[in-house]
This record gives sequence, structure tokens and C-alpha cells, in this order.
Amino acid sequence: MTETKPTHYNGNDIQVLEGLEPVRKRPGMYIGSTSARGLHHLVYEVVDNSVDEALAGYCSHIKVWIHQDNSITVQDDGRGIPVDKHPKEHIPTVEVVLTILHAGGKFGGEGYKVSGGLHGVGVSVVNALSTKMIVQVCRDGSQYEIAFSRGKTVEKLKKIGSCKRSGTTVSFWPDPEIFTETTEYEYRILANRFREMAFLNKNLKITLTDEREKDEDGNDRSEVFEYSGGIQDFVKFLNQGKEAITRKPIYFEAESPEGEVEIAMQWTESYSTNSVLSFANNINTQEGGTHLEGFKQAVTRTINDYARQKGILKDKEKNLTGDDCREGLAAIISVKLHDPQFEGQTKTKLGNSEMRQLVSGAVTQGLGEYLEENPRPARKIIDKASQALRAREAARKARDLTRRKNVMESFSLPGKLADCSSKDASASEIFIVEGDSAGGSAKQARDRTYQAILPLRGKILNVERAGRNRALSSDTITSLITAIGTNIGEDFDAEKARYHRIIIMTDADVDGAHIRILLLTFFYRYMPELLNRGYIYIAQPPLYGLKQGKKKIRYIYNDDALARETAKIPDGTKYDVQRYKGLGEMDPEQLWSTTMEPDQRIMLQVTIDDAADAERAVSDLMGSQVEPRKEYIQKHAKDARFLDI
Ligand code: 28F
Repeated sequence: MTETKPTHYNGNDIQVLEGLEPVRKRPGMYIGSTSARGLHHLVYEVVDNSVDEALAGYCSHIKVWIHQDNSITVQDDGRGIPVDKHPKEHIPTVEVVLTILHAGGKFGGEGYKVSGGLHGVGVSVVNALSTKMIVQVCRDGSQYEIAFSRGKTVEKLKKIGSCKRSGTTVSFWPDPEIFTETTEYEYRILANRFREMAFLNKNLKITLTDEREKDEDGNDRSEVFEYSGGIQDFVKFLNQGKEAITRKPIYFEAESPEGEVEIAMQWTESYSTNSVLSFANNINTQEGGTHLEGFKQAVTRTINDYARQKGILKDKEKNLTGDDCREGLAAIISVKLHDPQFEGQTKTKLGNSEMRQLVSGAVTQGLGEYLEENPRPARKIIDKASQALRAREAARKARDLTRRKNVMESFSLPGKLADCSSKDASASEIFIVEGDSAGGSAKQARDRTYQAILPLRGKILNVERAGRNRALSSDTITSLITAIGTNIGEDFDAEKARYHRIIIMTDADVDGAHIRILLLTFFYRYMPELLNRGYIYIAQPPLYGLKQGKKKIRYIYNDDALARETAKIPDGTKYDVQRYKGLGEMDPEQLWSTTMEPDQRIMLQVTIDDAADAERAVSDLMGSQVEPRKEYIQKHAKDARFLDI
């Protein structure tokens, strides 16, 4: 991680922009939201400063603690934020960095701020949104401390001792006035992000300790993330439990005046096609962008060129498509650039056009050389891609033979779909309902102007284990694709979605949970963009009806609530509880008012917070290898999320 950086700097390097008042007025502008996601962004902002210090070559170990009271401490062994007087502000530089917006700006043009939560708004934002922040700096043999509250200095910088090593320690208490939804940290979310950061920056060492959780012998739960193999280890992590075609990931890198790219990729015998993750300055570009497009184009071209040159693909045979080439491929594309342009709905699409060329050139060179130098695995890669092509062609012929329209060509919507009358997708929603009886009552219950119903009969195909072609020959899958309207694969277009809310409504029993996970696997594998856009929801029908004497039925949505509600009933009062096993047990009126009416219902929006986590969950749980599934279930069984994924 050594890069030539100016060892001197002075306070002039800081652009002093403005105070912190705007941050508390509109926190969402700076950290995206004040929900759990925003709460976790606070940690990323602080850690990113340590990561920058590490990338500059001055820090080797970052430690993070979650304390009992859900406050956070981050400590690095970098140079320590400077404490000298700022020439213009006449206060210590560390105070400027912590109290002035964007004052943490990094060195001039040479380096690049390669980390960035919401693109590096700076640690002063964390200060503004915390009831308390204590910063300790070790530098030049002395230890200093300064304290803040909601962005204001409450204790001036003072020397509190001496220290041998240099570094910076920041502790902060998120402000419950800002984070009204929750101030509770989720270990898994932080662990996943630190794992990702460590993968993306080889040899970076991050230790996460949770003081809220003691393990069996009373120690705090703790994990160290450090990968000398960097993104090659990331690909191995994604491919755990799958049968690899290349002995180890293919790795290559390139650089240009605008920045640098490194790529690791590995094909396996699995069917998954979207384990290609792309990052720009450590930010997960979930909406893709020029680097990902450059990668896809170059992989497809390089594979086809090689296949033709070696005569594996006959002249008369059509080209392998991108999907054929990427079947079973896991890859990490990580670009670092000085002046990243982020676009898209969630600002996670890279716009820099020069990155397309840089990446496609690197792939053509790197993958091309690999195929030339490793003819046996190369042959297996090509065979797998051409197998996908032939299977697709065969399925198409079979479909044409049975004269059943190919799902992409048939414009007729599936018979079972009770569509809504509105054509405005953003106002429309479709309920995917398990079983005909529930489907029937949902059709009666719905508001047909904007609510569509698609009843599904029985189990749907596990697309994780079946290739694309088997998936396309399943009626259920094809009716889903047609009803949703976006198409799949190369022709997928999220703009064509006929509904902006796709609501999975299944029974609250094990079968319902199984259908739900099969549907989520389908969306994750074939329409991940809809997950990224937050179009996918899970309906929460009530589990119980609580009837007390003549009073109206009260609907209870989970066991805790039932315990709470029944505990409130005075002793001796008669009441009875009905457990709704299936949606079909509710009459249309009940189904409407409890689960479908927009201002009454409770729905879970499904998002892919962490691509690597989701990837592993789906492939471990749904894939054909039994071992990883057993491990995953043992590891996550107690985790309520597991039941709801
Ligand atoms: C736990 C959070 O914030 N670590 C940091 C440094 C080191 C320097 C620095 C930070 C001054 C004008 C840019 C030291 N010596 N951990 C952290 N470590 N900021 S933040 O300087 C800020 C510059 O703006 C540092 C020489 N150069 C830079």
C-alpha cells in the first residue's frame, strides 16, 4: 500500500466550506437516510478516514468496537490527525477537520480518496449527528484529546499524556434525536462491509469487536478481516462450495493516468450468472456503469475470439452471448480513480467513460493471455459457454415445436393474471399469491384500479439449481416474467417493469416460507435490478385474530405482539385467539383490511444490502451442494433474518 504522498501538508490543504447546521437540518442529504442504513453509514465515514490513511501507506491496523451502549470506537495506527494551529482558523487542525464540513479533504491531485461512504462527506458529519464525540490523537510522542457534542466543541484540545506510537481514535454516540428508528448496530452489517473493504484493499487489517455479545467462555465476539490475496480471496469467498473450473481465480490489473483497475474472476460448474460485482473507490456500484460494461463486452469478445480461433465454435455457429459466457462466473472488478462520477437512482452507477476502455483493454489482455497459456481450463470455459448456447437453442426449438410462444415473444399475459386497469407502473402493484383459494379471495379483496393478482400453483422451480433453459420451460416462471414485463438476461430492462411494487404474499407457514425463498431466488438471479430499486416486497398477513367479547377482532402480526396484547387483558375477561394458518382462511374483507390496504398493511421491502452476503446466502442455501447449506443453516438458524430472507 505504499504510494508516494507528500509527507508534509499544512492547514491550507483543508477547504473550509461551511458549518454543520445544515447537516442536522437535513441529515438525509449527507448520509442517505436516518434509518438503520444511515446509522451504519456513520461508522463507514469514520473508518474510511482510517482506510485512506492506510492507502496512503501510514496505517496498518484499524480496530472497531461496538460498545454495550451501542456507541462506536474506531482506532487506527496512522500518523494521527494534525494538532497544529490552523493558519486561517487559528484553531487546531483536528478541530477544523471535525467541525467544518468537507474539511477532511485529502491531498491534492496525486492520491485519490479511494474510500467513501456516501462518497466521503467527512467525519464532521458524524460529529454533527452524535450526542458526543471524543477524539484522541497520538502524534510526536504526545497524546491529545478533544471532545464535541452535536458538532460543537465542548472540551478544547488538551494534552492528556504521552504515547509511543502515533494514530487516531474516535468514539461517538449516535444522536437518538436524529436516528429515531434505531440506534442499535447490527454486527453482521458492519462485519460484511469490513470484510468487503479488506477484500478490496489487500493487506488492510480491520478488527471488529462486539462488546454486547459474549461467547461461551465470556470473551467479546470479535473477528479480524485481512486478506493478503485481496480480490482473489473475494472471488474464492463467493465461490466457496462451488466446483471451480480454473484452479485459482484469474487475476490481472492495469492503470492509466485517470486511475487503476484490478480484476479477479473464476468460473464454476454452477449456474449463477450475477456474481459479477463491481466497485469504484471501494463503493459497491450496484447499478453497474462503464467499468462493468467494459468488462462484460471484453469477456464476451475475448471468449468468442478464442473459441473461433481454436475451431471450438464453427464459423456457421452463432456467437456466444454475454449470458452464455458469464454462466457460472464470479468476478470482482475494482477500479480506483481520482475523479469518480457516480450516477443512477442510488448514485451507485459509475459514469466515467474512460473506465470502459481501461477495463476492456485489461480484460482483453489479461483474459486473452490466460486462455492462451492455459488451454485445458480454457477449453472447459468455452465448452461450458457453448453448452449454454446449445441448450438454449434446443429449448427454443422444443418450445417452437410445441408451438408454445417463447416467453419473450408471447405478448399475451398469462391467463391466471388478474391485471389492474391502471397502466401507470409507478402506481401499480402486483400480488404474487400462493394457491388458488388465496388467489381467489385476493382477487375479490383487491382494488382493481392499481392492484393486480397473480396466483401461483404449488412450488416454483429452484432456479439456483436449474439452468436458465429449464427455468424458461416452467409455466410459473414464464408467467412471472411475462406479467412483470421486464424480460430477463440481455434483454432485461427495468424501465419495462409493469409494476413498481411486486408483493410476495404467501402463507405464514413453512411451505409459504419455502415459496417465498424460491421467488426471492428467482428475483435475485433473473431480475436483481428490481431488488436494487426496492420494487420487491413481502406482505405480512396477520398471524392471529384476537376476539374479546363483542369487541372488533384485533389483528396480531407476530408472537411477541400476541404475548403483549393478551398480557394486557384483565384476568377473568373472556377472549379467544384464532391462528390464521393460510391466507385462504381470511375472507376477502379481512384480507383487504389486514394485508392489502396500503395505509393499514405492513410490508417488508427486500433489498440487497450486501451483494457478497446475498450471493453466498442464495448459493449456499439454494445451490446443489448439501454441505454449504447445512453450514449456513447451522450458522444462521437463530438469526431471525434467516427465516425472513
Ligand atoms: C478513527 C478515525 O480519522 N484517521 C485520520 C489522518 C491523518 C492525517 C490527516 C487524518 C490535514 C488537512 C487533510 C497526518 N499527518 N481515523 C482517522 N488520520 N487526517 S484522519 O490529515 C488531514 C489532512 O486535511 C495526516 C500528515 N498528513 C495527514
